[in-house]
Amino acid sequence: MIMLLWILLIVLALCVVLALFLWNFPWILRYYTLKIFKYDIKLDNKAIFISDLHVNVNDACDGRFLRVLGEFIVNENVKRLVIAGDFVNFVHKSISRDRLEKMIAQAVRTIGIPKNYYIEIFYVTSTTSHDPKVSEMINFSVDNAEVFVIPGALILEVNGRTKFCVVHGDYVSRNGFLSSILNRIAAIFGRKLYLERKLKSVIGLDAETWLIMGHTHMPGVDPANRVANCGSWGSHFARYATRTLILMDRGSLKLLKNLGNGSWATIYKTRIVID
Ligand SMILES: [Mn+2]
Repeated sequence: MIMLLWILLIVLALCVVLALFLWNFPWILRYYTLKIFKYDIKLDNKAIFISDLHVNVNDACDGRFLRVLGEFIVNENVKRLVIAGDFVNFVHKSISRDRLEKMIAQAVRTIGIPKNYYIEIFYVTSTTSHDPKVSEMINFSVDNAEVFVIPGALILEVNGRTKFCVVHGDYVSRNGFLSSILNRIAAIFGRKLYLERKLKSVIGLDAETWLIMGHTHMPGVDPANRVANCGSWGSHFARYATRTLILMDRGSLKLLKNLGNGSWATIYKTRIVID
Protein backbone atom coordinates (compact mmCIF):
# COMPACT_ATOMS: atom_id res chain seq x y z
CA MET A 1 0.00 0.00 0.00
CA ILE A 2 2.77 2.43 1.00
CA MET A 3 4.69 1.34 -2.09
CA LEU A 4 1.69 2.25 -4.27
CA LEU A 5 1.45 5.65 -2.59
CA TRP A 6 5.12 6.31 -3.36
CA ILE A 7 4.65 5.33 -6.98
CA LEU A 8 1.65 7.64 -7.22
CA LEU A 9 3.63 10.50 -5.65
CA ILE A 10 6.54 9.99 -8.04
CA VAL A 11 4.20 9.88 -11.05
CA LEU A 12 2.49 13.05 -9.82
CA ALA A 13 5.84 14.82 -9.32
CA LEU A 14 6.95 13.80 -12.82
CA CYS A 15 3.69 15.16 -14.26
CA VAL A 16 4.23 18.49 -12.48
CA VAL A 17 7.82 18.70 -13.78
CA LEU A 18 6.65 17.87 -17.31
CA ALA A 19 3.86 20.46 -17.13
CA LEU A 20 6.29 23.15 -15.90
CA PHE A 21 8.74 22.16 -18.61
CA LEU A 22 6.11 22.47 -21.36
CA TRP A 23 4.86 25.73 -19.82
CA ASN A 24 8.34 27.24 -19.80
CA PHE A 25 9.07 26.33 -23.42
CA PRO A 26 5.91 27.44 -25.30
CA TRP A 27 7.42 26.58 -28.70
CA ILE A 28 7.35 22.84 -27.94
CA LEU A 29 3.55 22.52 -27.90
CA ARG A 30 3.04 25.94 -29.49
CA TYR A 31 0.18 26.56 -27.06
CA TYR A 32 0.43 30.13 -28.26
CA THR A 33 2.30 31.66 -31.17
CA LEU A 34 4.17 34.89 -31.72
CA LYS A 35 2.58 37.59 -33.81
CA ILE A 36 5.07 39.05 -36.25
CA PHE A 37 4.82 42.64 -37.47
CA LYS A 38 6.89 43.91 -40.37
CA TYR A 39 8.15 47.42 -41.01
CA ASP A 40 10.17 48.73 -43.88
CA ILE A 41 12.64 51.33 -42.69
CA LYS A 42 15.18 53.35 -44.55
CA LEU A 43 18.68 53.29 -43.25
CA ASP A 44 19.50 56.97 -43.40
CA ASN A 45 19.30 57.13 -39.61
CA LYS A 46 20.87 55.23 -36.80
CA ALA A 47 18.87 52.93 -34.59
CA ILE A 48 19.24 51.80 -31.00
CA PHE A 49 18.19 48.37 -29.80
CA ILE A 50 17.68 48.11 -26.07
CA SER A 51 15.72 45.91 -23.68
CA ASP A 52 14.81 45.22 -20.08
CA LEU A 53 14.72 48.82 -18.87
CA HIS A 54 12.28 47.79 -16.13
CA VAL A 55 11.12 51.37 -15.56
CA ASN A 56 9.19 51.53 -12.31
CA VAL A 57 6.14 53.32 -13.62
CA ASN A 58 4.54 53.65 -10.20
CA ASP A 59 7.49 55.39 -8.59
CA ALA A 60 8.21 58.93 -9.80
CA CYS A 61 11.62 59.07 -8.06
CA ASP A 62 12.97 55.87 -9.51
CA GLY A 63 15.09 55.44 -12.61
CA ARG A 64 16.88 58.79 -12.71
CA PHE A 65 20.03 57.04 -13.93
CA LEU A 66 18.05 56.08 -17.05
CA ARG A 67 18.32 59.71 -18.19
CA VAL A 68 21.75 58.85 -19.63
CA LEU A 69 19.79 57.15 -22.41
CA GLY A 70 18.02 60.34 -23.42
CA GLU A 71 21.34 62.20 -23.40
CA PHE A 72 22.95 59.51 -25.56
CA ILE A 73 20.03 59.50 -28.00
CA VAL A 74 20.20 63.29 -28.43
CA ASN A 75 24.02 63.37 -28.67
CA GLU A 76 24.03 60.64 -31.31
CA ASN A 77 20.99 62.13 -33.06
CA VAL A 78 19.20 58.78 -33.04
CA LYS A 79 15.68 58.87 -34.45
CA ARG A 80 14.75 55.22 -33.97
CA LEU A 81 14.65 53.44 -30.66
CA VAL A 82 13.68 49.77 -30.64
CA ILE A 83 12.84 48.31 -27.23
CA ALA A 84 12.89 44.52 -27.01
CA GLY A 85 10.48 44.16 -24.12
CA ASP A 86 10.43 44.64 -20.34
CA PHE A 87 10.29 48.41 -20.86
CA VAL A 88 8.28 48.81 -17.67
CA ASN A 89 7.85 46.94 -14.43
CA PHE A 90 4.24 45.98 -14.72
CA VAL A 91 2.31 42.74 -14.85
CA HIS A 92 1.33 41.00 -18.05
CA LYS A 93 -2.36 41.89 -18.04
CA SER A 94 -4.71 43.87 -20.22
CA ILE A 95 -5.08 47.57 -19.47
CA SER A 96 -7.11 50.38 -20.95
CA ARG A 97 -5.71 52.35 -23.86
CA ASP A 98 -5.69 55.48 -21.70
CA ARG A 99 -3.68 53.83 -18.93
CA LEU A 100 -1.27 52.29 -21.43
CA GLU A 101 -0.58 55.68 -23.00
CA LYS A 102 -0.02 57.33 -19.61
CA MET A 103 2.27 54.53 -18.46
CA ILE A 104 4.40 54.65 -21.61
CA ALA A 105 4.49 58.45 -21.52
CA GLN A 106 5.92 58.25 -18.00
CA ALA A 107 8.48 55.66 -19.10
CA VAL A 108 9.52 57.70 -22.16
CA ARG A 109 10.05 60.76 -19.96
CA THR A 110 11.92 58.71 -17.35
CA ILE A 111 14.54 57.69 -19.92
CA GLY A 112 15.11 61.38 -20.58
CA ILE A 113 13.78 61.89 -24.11
CA PRO A 114 13.35 65.68 -24.35
CA LYS A 115 9.79 66.88 -25.03
CA ASN A 116 10.76 68.67 -28.23
CA TYR A 117 12.78 65.75 -29.63
CA TYR A 118 11.36 63.78 -32.55
CA ILE A 119 11.97 60.05 -32.37
CA GLU A 120 10.19 56.86 -33.37
CA ILE A 121 9.97 54.36 -30.56
CA PHE A 122 9.16 50.76 -31.45
CA TYR A 123 8.20 49.06 -28.21
CA VAL A 124 8.03 45.30 -28.73
CA THR A 125 6.25 43.82 -25.74
CA SER A 126 6.96 40.47 -24.18
CA THR A 127 4.23 37.86 -24.42
CA THR A 128 4.37 36.73 -20.80
CA SER A 129 6.70 39.03 -18.89
CA HIS A 130 6.54 42.52 -17.31
CA ASP A 131 4.94 44.43 -20.17
CA PRO A 132 1.22 45.20 -20.33
CA LYS A 133 -0.78 42.84 -22.50
CA VAL A 134 -1.78 44.26 -25.88
CA SER A 135 -3.39 42.32 -28.67
CA GLU A 136 -2.63 44.53 -31.67
CA MET A 137 -0.24 47.24 -32.77
CA ILE A 138 -1.04 50.53 -31.02
CA ASN A 139 0.30 53.88 -32.17
CA PHE A 140 0.24 57.18 -30.27
CA SER A 141 2.46 60.18 -29.52
CA VAL A 142 4.25 61.11 -26.35
CA ASP A 143 5.27 64.76 -26.67
CA ASN A 144 7.24 64.75 -29.95
CA ALA A 145 7.92 61.01 -29.89
CA GLU A 146 5.94 58.63 -32.07
CA VAL A 147 5.34 55.39 -30.16
CA PHE A 148 4.41 52.03 -31.69
CA VAL A 149 3.52 49.32 -29.20
CA ILE A 150 3.98 45.98 -30.90
CA PRO A 151 3.01 42.69 -29.25
CA GLY A 152 5.21 39.72 -30.06
CA ALA A 153 7.85 40.29 -32.69
CA LEU A 154 8.96 43.07 -35.01
CA ILE A 155 10.79 42.52 -38.25
CA LEU A 156 12.54 45.63 -39.50
CA GLU A 157 13.16 45.44 -43.20
CA VAL A 158 16.04 47.65 -44.11
CA ASN A 159 15.92 48.85 -47.69
CA GLY A 160 13.32 46.21 -48.46
CA ARG A 161 15.53 43.41 -47.22
CA THR A 162 14.77 41.60 -44.00
CA LYS A 163 17.49 42.30 -41.54
CA PHE A 164 16.39 42.46 -37.92
CA CYS A 165 13.83 40.49 -35.95
CA VAL A 166 13.31 42.05 -32.54
CA VAL A 167 11.60 40.05 -29.83
CA HIS A 168 11.74 39.90 -26.05
CA GLY A 169 12.79 36.27 -25.92
CA ASP A 170 10.35 34.81 -23.40
CA TYR A 171 8.83 32.64 -26.14
CA VAL A 172 11.92 30.43 -26.15
CA SER A 173 11.97 30.12 -22.33
CA ARG A 174 9.42 31.96 -20.24
CA ASN A 175 11.22 32.23 -16.91
CA GLY A 176 13.91 34.93 -17.14
CA PHE A 177 16.09 33.58 -14.35
CA LEU A 178 16.00 30.03 -15.72
CA SER A 179 16.79 31.43 -19.17
CA SER A 180 19.93 33.17 -17.90
CA ILE A 181 21.02 29.92 -16.17
CA LEU A 182 20.43 27.92 -19.38
CA ASN A 183 22.50 30.39 -21.41
CA ARG A 184 25.29 30.31 -18.82
CA ILE A 185 25.41 26.51 -18.88
CA ALA A 186 25.31 26.44 -22.70
CA ALA A 187 28.17 28.99 -22.81
CA ILE A 188 30.32 26.66 -20.67
CA PHE A 189 29.84 24.05 -23.39
CA GLY A 190 30.86 26.55 -26.06
CA ARG A 191 27.37 27.46 -27.24
CA LYS A 192 27.15 31.18 -26.57
CA LEU A 193 23.78 32.92 -26.92
CA TYR A 194 22.15 29.49 -27.13
CA LEU A 195 18.56 30.63 -26.47
CA GLU A 196 18.93 33.40 -29.05
CA ARG A 197 19.97 30.83 -31.65
CA LYS A 198 17.21 28.45 -30.57
CA LEU A 199 14.58 31.18 -30.87
CA LYS A 200 15.86 32.10 -34.30
CA SER A 201 15.17 28.56 -35.49
CA VAL A 202 11.85 28.34 -33.59
CA ILE A 203 10.59 31.47 -35.39
CA GLY A 204 11.96 30.08 -38.64
CA LEU A 205 14.12 33.06 -39.56
CA ASP A 206 16.58 32.73 -42.40
CA ALA A 207 20.29 32.78 -41.56
CA GLU A 208 20.69 36.32 -42.95
CA THR A 209 18.25 37.91 -40.53
CA TRP A 210 19.59 39.16 -37.22
CA LEU A 211 17.63 38.14 -34.14
CA ILE A 212 17.84 40.71 -31.37
CA MET A 213 16.35 39.97 -27.97
CA GLY A 214 16.61 40.71 -24.24
CA HIS A 215 15.03 38.68 -21.42
CA THR A 216 18.15 36.89 -20.13
CA HIS A 217 19.71 40.25 -19.08
CA MET A 218 23.00 38.95 -20.55
CA PRO A 219 24.36 41.09 -23.40
CA GLY A 220 26.20 39.64 -26.36
CA VAL A 221 26.67 39.71 -30.10
CA ASP A 222 27.36 36.70 -32.30
CA PRO A 223 27.91 37.82 -35.90
CA ALA A 224 28.46 34.27 -37.18
CA ASN A 225 24.95 33.23 -36.18
CA ARG A 226 23.53 36.75 -36.42
CA VAL A 227 22.03 36.87 -32.96
CA ALA A 228 22.41 39.49 -30.24
CA ASN A 229 21.18 40.32 -26.77
CA CYS A 230 20.83 43.88 -25.48
CA GLY A 231 21.43 43.17 -21.77
CA SER A 232 19.46 45.06 -19.11
CA TRP A 233 18.99 48.29 -17.17
CA GLY A 234 17.12 46.89 -14.21
CA SER A 235 18.41 44.65 -11.45
CA HIS A 236 16.61 41.42 -10.80
CA PHE A 237 17.18 38.44 -8.57
CA ALA A 238 20.82 37.38 -9.19
CA ARG A 239 20.97 39.45 -12.38
CA TYR A 240 22.42 42.93 -12.29
CA ALA A 241 21.91 45.82 -14.68
CA THR A 242 24.50 45.65 -17.47
CA ARG A 243 23.62 49.18 -18.71
CA THR A 244 24.15 48.13 -22.31
CA LEU A 245 22.55 48.85 -25.66
CA ILE A 246 23.12 48.00 -29.30
CA LEU A 247 23.73 50.86 -31.71
CA MET A 248 23.18 50.22 -35.40
CA ASP A 249 24.95 52.84 -37.45
CA ARG A 250 24.80 52.07 -41.16
CA GLY A 251 27.48 49.45 -41.67
CA SER A 252 28.14 48.57 -38.04
CA LEU A 253 26.52 47.06 -35.02
CA LYS A 254 28.04 48.08 -31.68
CA LEU A 255 27.38 46.80 -28.19
CA LEU A 256 27.89 49.78 -25.89
CA LYS A 257 28.07 49.93 -22.12
CA ASN A 258 27.35 52.99 -20.01
CA LEU A 259 30.16 53.52 -17.49
CA GLY A 260 28.53 56.44 -15.66
CA ASN A 261 29.79 60.05 -15.80
CA GLY A 262 28.42 60.32 -19.31
CA SER A 263 30.93 57.90 -20.78
CA TRP A 264 30.29 54.82 -22.87
CA ALA A 265 32.57 51.92 -23.77
CA THR A 266 32.34 49.84 -26.94
CA ILE A 267 32.29 46.22 -25.77
CA TYR A 268 31.83 44.74 -29.19
CA LYS A 269 31.73 45.97 -32.75
CA THR A 270 30.94 44.10 -35.94
CA ARG A 271 30.29 45.09 -39.51
CA ILE A 272 26.90 44.38 -41.02
CA VAL A 273 26.17 44.26 -44.71
CA ILE A 274 23.27 46.44 -45.79
CA ASP A 275 22.65 46.62 -49.51
MN1 LIG B 1 13.70 41.61 -17.85
